[in-house]
Amino acid sequence: MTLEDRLSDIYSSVLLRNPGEVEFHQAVEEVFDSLAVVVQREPEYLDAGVIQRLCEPERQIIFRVPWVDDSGEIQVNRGFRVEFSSVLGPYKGGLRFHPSVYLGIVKFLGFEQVFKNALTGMPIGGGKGGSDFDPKGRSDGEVMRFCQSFITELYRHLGEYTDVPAGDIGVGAREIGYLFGQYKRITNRFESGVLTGKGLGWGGAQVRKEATGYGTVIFAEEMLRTRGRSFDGLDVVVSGSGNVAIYAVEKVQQLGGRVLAVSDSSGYVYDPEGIDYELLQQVKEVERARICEYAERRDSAELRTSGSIWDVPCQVALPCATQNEISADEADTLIRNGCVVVAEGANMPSTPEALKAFQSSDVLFAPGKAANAGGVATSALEMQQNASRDSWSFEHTEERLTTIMVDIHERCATTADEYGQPDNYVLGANVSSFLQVADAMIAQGVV
Ligand code: NDP
Ligand code: 2IT
Repeated sequence: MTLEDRLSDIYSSVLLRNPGEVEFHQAVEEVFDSLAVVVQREPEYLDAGVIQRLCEPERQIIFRVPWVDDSGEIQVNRGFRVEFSSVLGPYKGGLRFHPSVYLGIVKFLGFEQVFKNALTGMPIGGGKGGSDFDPKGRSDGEVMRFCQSFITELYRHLGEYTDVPAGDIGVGAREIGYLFGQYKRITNRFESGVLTGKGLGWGGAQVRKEATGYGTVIFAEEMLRTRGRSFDGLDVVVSGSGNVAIYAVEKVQQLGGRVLAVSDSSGYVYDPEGIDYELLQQVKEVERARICEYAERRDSAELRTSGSIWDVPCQVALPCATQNEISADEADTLIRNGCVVVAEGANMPSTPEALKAFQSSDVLFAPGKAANAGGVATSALEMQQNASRDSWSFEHTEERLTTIMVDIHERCATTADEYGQPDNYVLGANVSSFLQVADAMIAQGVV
């Protein structure tokens, strides 16, 4: 059997063993596309069975989450935690609360997290979790009761040395607070390092809230630098308007760029004068309102509920909403309009067809597992501060984040060069993280 046949056999068995989990298949296929060159050079990775093992989570937990809503009715949701790999450290990765969550989404996110976390250079394994609970329109009391029920089941699988969740879509500081409070109550332990994204007054880290958005922009700035450019004077489009998007907008503006559009699931706002970061934060983070509120309060802004945010011409595109939000057509539009850099703030926002379009154009493209790793890296910095009962200043933490992002960029670019595919950040990210994870697995034996 040729090496390619052996890889494609493993992929076929992933499809068979995980029927219907299309997002998981997509994430695995993207990594496998990069691994062909690795097994050509070093077929012993196939012999050691690391690739099959990496595609099978170490543990998958699925549980009932019953809770009582404000009208006294009993609601039942489904909770998930997929503990993918602990080869580099405790399982680490966020929790997503969104009605679209099912096992296939959690597994794609957990699989990518393993490689992303390796890229950070921090001692963290990979995992992901969440629920099909929809926080939209729910009161604080409902969200609290849901979180309490969720963690009352999940707590037994967590611990600062075991599994350390954080936020993702639908899970921010409010939810982390409720989860932590109930974890502490059940265990009778103030175990700071069991969750990250905590409030600043009780064990949280400076810059964690900003880290994913900031990190994505720092990564994109490094990409621009390879072309002798910077954000200064560039037009930028950022999709989404949640945690990642808001702080990406802030950082772009700090670096002299102008963000022309942001979105949520109801449409996008076009603001030719540049998105007002403070108004965006007030509307979306403080008031939890819809994006149309932003357009209503700002004369220069216009709400668009048809067409695509990617129709807006820009030099830098930062997809920061959700998976598969850029289709092949949208990628073609971006390319035609002169886009130079695409850096994924979200996880897997480009469809496979969009990815191919970017890669066969002059666009520099960075996958989420590299570009958005600043969030989880700063979570690891939070764990570090918790372990030493210390807390660092904003400036010091941001400096650490910047160094980490510059290092990830360098690592991806160097690996892509070494494998004869300069500028291929997808290959650079996949290969460099795979080698680190695979070598650690071999060193630790068949477990
Ligand atoms: P938030 O919940 O804060 O914001 C999500 C944003 O994306 C909202 O504007 C939301 O709009 C939009 N969105 C979500 N799902 C959909 C959908 N199915 N269709 C259209 N729009 C959608 O989440 P985050 O900002 O934390 O996460 C955004 C992305 O970044 C995700 O892919 C996440 O996995 C990734 N990420 C997050 C990290 C973090 O630290 N938080 C770290 C690394 C990556 P609406 O409100 O209308 O639903
Ligand atoms: O996708 C991600 O990297 C996150 N949601 C953040 C995970 C974390 O543990 O901070």
